[in-house]
Amino acid sequence: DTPSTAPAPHLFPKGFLWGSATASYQVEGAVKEDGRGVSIWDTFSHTPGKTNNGDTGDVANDHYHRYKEDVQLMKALGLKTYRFSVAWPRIFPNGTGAPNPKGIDFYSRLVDQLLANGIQPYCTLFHWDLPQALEDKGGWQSRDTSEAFAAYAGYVAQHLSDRVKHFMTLNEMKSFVDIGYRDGRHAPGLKLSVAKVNQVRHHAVLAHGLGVQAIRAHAKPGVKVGLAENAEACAPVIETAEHIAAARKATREENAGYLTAVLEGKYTDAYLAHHGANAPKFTAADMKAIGSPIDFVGLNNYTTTWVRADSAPAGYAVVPAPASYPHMMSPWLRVGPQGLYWGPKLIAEIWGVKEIYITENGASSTDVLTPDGHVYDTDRVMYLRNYLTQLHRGVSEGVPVKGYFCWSFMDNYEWADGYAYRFGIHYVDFKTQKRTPKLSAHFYKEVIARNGLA
Ligand code: PNW
Repeated sequence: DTPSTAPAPHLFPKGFLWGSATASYQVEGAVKEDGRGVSIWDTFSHTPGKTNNGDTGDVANDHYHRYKEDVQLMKALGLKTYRFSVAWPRIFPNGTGAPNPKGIDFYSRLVDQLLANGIQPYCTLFHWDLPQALEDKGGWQSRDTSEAFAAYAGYVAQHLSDRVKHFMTLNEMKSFVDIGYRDGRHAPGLKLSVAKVNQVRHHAVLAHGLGVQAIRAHAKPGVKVGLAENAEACAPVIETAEHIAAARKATREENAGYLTAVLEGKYTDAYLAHHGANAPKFTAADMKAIGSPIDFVGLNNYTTTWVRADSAPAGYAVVPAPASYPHMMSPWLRVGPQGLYWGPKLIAEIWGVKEIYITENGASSTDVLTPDGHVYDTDRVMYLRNYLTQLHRGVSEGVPVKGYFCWSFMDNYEWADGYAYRFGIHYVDFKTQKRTPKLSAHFYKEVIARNGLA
């Protein structure tokens, strides 16, 4: 028996949901099959010069044909849950209009396969593959896209909610709005003015809100609805009262255009004042929809926003990273495990959120397959162990995180970075489609089996 003086093992609460995640365009391939329409990522990735090495998701992991084998790999890992996304252009090839029955059929079969293997499906409705037909009519610059999203979300909920009990509306509004419509580095590759980007952002949060309402209207009772946002995880530079207070303020203001708007049903005064004449145009009814009650908050977390107390009116300042700050293979992926403690903790405290999932957390690594078939991704294992230690710290203090999804279940199409940036805990040889568990998969399997890090 363990002596009572021994440190408590890093166990998680019974029933903690250990999962892993992917997204449709990043893994499915089969882009022309069974009536799938064109998405903005097909267009963007086929435009010369837009992606690393010209890589596209045409084949990706061929998951569309290999989902049964992939579910067996999930089972071998001991996954309790799997987060996937539905490709809107498979369901409504033109974004609106007549549904394509073969589209929903694929996800229905995937869900059956997961459930038959004891894995709970968590379904994201929009992970960036917008139907090109909608982009041609203005995409997220048009309010019609928010309405079209709601109709699509309601349709999917109606057809899957007999078996899927958790739906997320949009994945990382912040990423697809800022990178796709402001920076132009992701589809649709636009560099819009501040005012136009703010309107796109408003249409994204509005789509979320209308989507929540549509899912509730069409789903079976008892279904839970949330979102998966990469909220800034603001952490105090030092854990003192003044810096912690600053991190709390920063959590609200740094997320004002997205999570704060969703959880408060309003834009903060500081957000509106900051944007002045460029602020989004909206109605009271919009804000009511945006603030529709949700059942859980999903947080995609990779990095930490370090915050200090400051005498400026905002009361805080974001501290820029020194040039020497460590990062994983992706330069933006600066290592900051404390985000997994402070992010959910402050969000739960500020808004009284009762159910949080870490819907993504993971790392890119230069992963090399040895001749005898191993990938010793010790850097990813170190990363995951450190982040999970901070997550455990919060959960053991009562922060209501109910589950964790490692990004990603397998190497996949890393958007504009193509196939060179690997985030998987399974290595994928993209010539043969062979999947190999990395050291990190063996590590994660142990975590799941023990329900913790001990
Ligand atoms: C997320 N950033 O993207 C996405 O949800 C995934 O599809 C993606 O593969 C994964 O994280 C890894 O990149 C992000 O610049 C893209 O902070 C950019 C950032 C964060 C997340």
